[in-house]
Amino acid sequence: MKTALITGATSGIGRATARFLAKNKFKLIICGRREDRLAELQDEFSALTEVHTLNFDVRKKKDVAKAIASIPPDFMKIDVLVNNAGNAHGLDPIENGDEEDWDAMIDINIKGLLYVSKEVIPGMVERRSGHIINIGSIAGKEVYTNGNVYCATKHAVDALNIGMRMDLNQYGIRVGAINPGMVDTEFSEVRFKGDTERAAQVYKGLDPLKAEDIADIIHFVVTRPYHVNIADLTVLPTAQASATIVNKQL
Ligand code: NDP
Ligand code: 8X3
Repeated sequence: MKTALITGATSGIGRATARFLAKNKFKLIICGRREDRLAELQDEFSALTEVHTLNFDVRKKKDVAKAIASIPPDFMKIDVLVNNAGNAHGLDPIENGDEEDWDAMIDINIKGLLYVSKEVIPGMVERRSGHIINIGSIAGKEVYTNGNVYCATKHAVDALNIGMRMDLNQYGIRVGAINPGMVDTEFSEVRFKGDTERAAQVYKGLDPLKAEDIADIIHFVVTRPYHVNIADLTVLPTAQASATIVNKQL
């Protein structure tokens, strides 16, 4: 039985991926800050597989190290790491940008991904085996107006995905990115700081991706034969042609 560690498993893409992998008999380590949700998911998934929860903030380097070091021995052999935790904070022109939003995005989307990877990679190197899935974005391939810092963090994920693949190649570790377009999750609610009406507008007039669509793809990616590495995959809703071209029927 393979073990997968998923960051940001309390919501959206991470939660759907955890559910999909649980149904397909992966052992799970699910991570997030919201303890109540982790407990609920542990209850739900325990009927399907073995589950361990880790409650930490990916921004806090020491907490990340402590959490990963606390993983019980029977979960320690992490086969799959899904670097998913992340969000956009704000959608403002650069001249009006809020430094706290910038810090949050850089600290979570870039530094958090690095801190978690740093703790998980040594075991993979030792075993000469493992699979890292980095959740990037169409915003890591293109920049859009007011997306400035969020797009920069996802471009950084794109670069790190390539860099990790190069550096870990000698150890036989697979590294690949999934870059979604618009997925209807809590993403826009977080971006607009709880403004649910503004968040709903983002997906109005089109059929966006669902978290389950990305989870299904992640399951496909991690169940390919070991000599197959899906290195970089962009997934858009049919109504979306690029970061900014969206066919909305309003
Ligand atoms: P959600 O807001 O639904 O989920 C985000 C997850 O990240 C939550 O589980 C949250 O858990 C976790 N998280 C956020 N901040 C932290 C933190 N500081 N420490 C630990 N965990 C954290 O959004 P999505 O599911 O949509 O987003 C998942 C990933 O997909 C992100 O990297 C996002 O950039 C990317 N993405 C999303 C797209 C979309 O349109 N939705 C499109 C392209 C990429 P908790 O709050 O409990 O800590
Ligand atoms: C999320 C997709 O287009 O809102 O990464 O940036 S987008």
